[in-house]
Amino acid sequence: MKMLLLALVLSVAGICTGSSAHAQTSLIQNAPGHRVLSLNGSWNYIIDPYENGFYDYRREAFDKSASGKGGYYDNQKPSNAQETELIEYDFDHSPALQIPGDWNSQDPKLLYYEGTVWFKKSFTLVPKAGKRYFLYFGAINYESHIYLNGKKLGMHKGGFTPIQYDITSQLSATGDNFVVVKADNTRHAEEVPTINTDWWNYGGITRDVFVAETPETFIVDFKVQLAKNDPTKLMGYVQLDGAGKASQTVTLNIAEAGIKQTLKTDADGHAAFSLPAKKLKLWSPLSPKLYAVSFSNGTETVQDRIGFRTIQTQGQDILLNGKSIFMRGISIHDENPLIPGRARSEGDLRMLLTWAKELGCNYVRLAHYPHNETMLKLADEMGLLVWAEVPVYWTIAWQNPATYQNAEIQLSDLISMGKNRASVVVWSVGNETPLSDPRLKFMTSLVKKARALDDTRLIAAALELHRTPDFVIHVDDQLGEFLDLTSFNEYVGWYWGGSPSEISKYKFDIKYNKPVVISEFGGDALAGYHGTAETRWSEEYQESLYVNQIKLLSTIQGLRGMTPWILADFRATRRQHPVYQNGFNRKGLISSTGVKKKAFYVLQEYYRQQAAKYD
Ligand code: GCB
Repeated sequence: MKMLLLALVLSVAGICTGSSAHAQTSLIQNAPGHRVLSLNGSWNYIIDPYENGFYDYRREAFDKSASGKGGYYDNQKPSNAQETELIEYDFDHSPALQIPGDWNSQDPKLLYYEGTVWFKKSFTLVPKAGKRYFLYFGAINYESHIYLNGKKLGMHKGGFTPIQYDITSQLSATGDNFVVVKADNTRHAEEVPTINTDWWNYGGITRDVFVAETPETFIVDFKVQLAKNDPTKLMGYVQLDGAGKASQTVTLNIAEAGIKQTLKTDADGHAAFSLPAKKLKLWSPLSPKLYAVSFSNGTETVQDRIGFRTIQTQGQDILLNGKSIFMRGISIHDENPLIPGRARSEGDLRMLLTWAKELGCNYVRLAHYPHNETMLKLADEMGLLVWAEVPVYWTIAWQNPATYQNAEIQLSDLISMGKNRASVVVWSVGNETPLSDPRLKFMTSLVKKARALDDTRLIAAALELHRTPDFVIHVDDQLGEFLDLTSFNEYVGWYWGGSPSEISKYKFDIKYNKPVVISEFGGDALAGYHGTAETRWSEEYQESLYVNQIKLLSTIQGLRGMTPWILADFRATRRQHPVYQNGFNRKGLISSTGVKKKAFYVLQEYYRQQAAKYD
């Protein structure tokens, strides 16, 4: 009730918190399962660097004016045949982009663009009595203002998490509707991520858009997973939303495992459960068993395919279903290098994970921000463990409470999206964040939040390290005390420490008695460029770097995994060498044309040996 009141106050005041998803119903679990109408496809767009469609000439926002009118979201048309009105935009005569899809890779004018672009899509949907409708966006980068039929639904910040609005009362009775989105990918110091990153700032509506249809009272959320470290107990909850949510009967059914349980919701529409689960076949990369799980409340049945496993650490071991594992990983950006641009389809995502499997991986690091929900489902299906991360990267505004709030919301949304995925075993709260007291406070608060939301998975971050002139690499970042894994990015042989042959001079001094899972190492190579093992940018240099890094890392007693940087070359604005980089970070083991470099085979062979030892 308190939440509802707060939401009401915020929306009446026209204020939005970091993620508007939290100003309304919680995110719909497995939302695509409710899809009734896809809004993917062609959307008209208007490039608006001066934000002409948002502010009047005195820089007052149209949507804050008394009438709320005047912005491009009105989608205004001439009201008479003579066209007497002055209207300085026209969506229907503007060009179109394919959604999902970033704008940078679709219009050459927009490759480097950072600013506002407006999108419009018309659709037909006649609302049915007794149903509710939710407009759902998989992701919009970065700040979005969303309008339906000329009325504002809300504002959302964060480029990688879902956005949803209950639009039941805003749909037109005739079925003719239009949605307008103002997407703005301008970078700001106090946002998450901040101004400086090493990936392309792709803008726009980058993931699926659809309308979900539900009954008036519906199953908004659920969780079904094994209890912490206990393969004999299933735990979770179901959450209803809507006027009739109290004292309802909901049935959980996992037919294949012989589990059928009747649950009764409390006054808030919530029902938690804890059940014996002795006969479950456990999920693992070698045997990625998924069960059909359903919840029914009489008016609807929601389904998902869910795997069950335990994950824990014990000294320097990582135990999956009680058995020690080695995490043979690779880091991945949410980018299809062949476009090159943000991955757009399930096919794009499947290609990336198929490459990882070919490399011999049982694990992927989905860097540096939440990836598509479909990616997590594919990892479940294909048998890949996942490290999932939030874009708390490099120099965040540690002392700004709004920045922290924003980071925490993105973390919560990520955990909400991934909590039923057996593949996800690590929540990472950030990457290479420079040491300071405010940073430690910020990061440990995120760790605490992650544990409060999900105590069944491991919590990690890519830690800081430092070196001394005696060739010792020290890992004693205080944040490490609060984490389950010791993970760090280590670039000897590329950014420091000389050439690959000098890597062997180094030793590690690691403070924590925890499993070590190296979050990054690597070096650039331009595919097809050859030289000696000392020739920068050559495949031979990268190959030698991998050979020597693997030797060095193998000296770490607690080494239990790694995710070298990175599966494929990716666009990065910081990478400006006109011959070797050309706007790409070339640390990929696979080039931007899909060619495997020599180092690919070095890692593949190492992973073959590790699999023989551990699997
Ligand atoms: C890092 C960052 C990663 C960069 C990489 C590099 O430590 O975590 O985002 O792309 O180094 O290539 O420098």
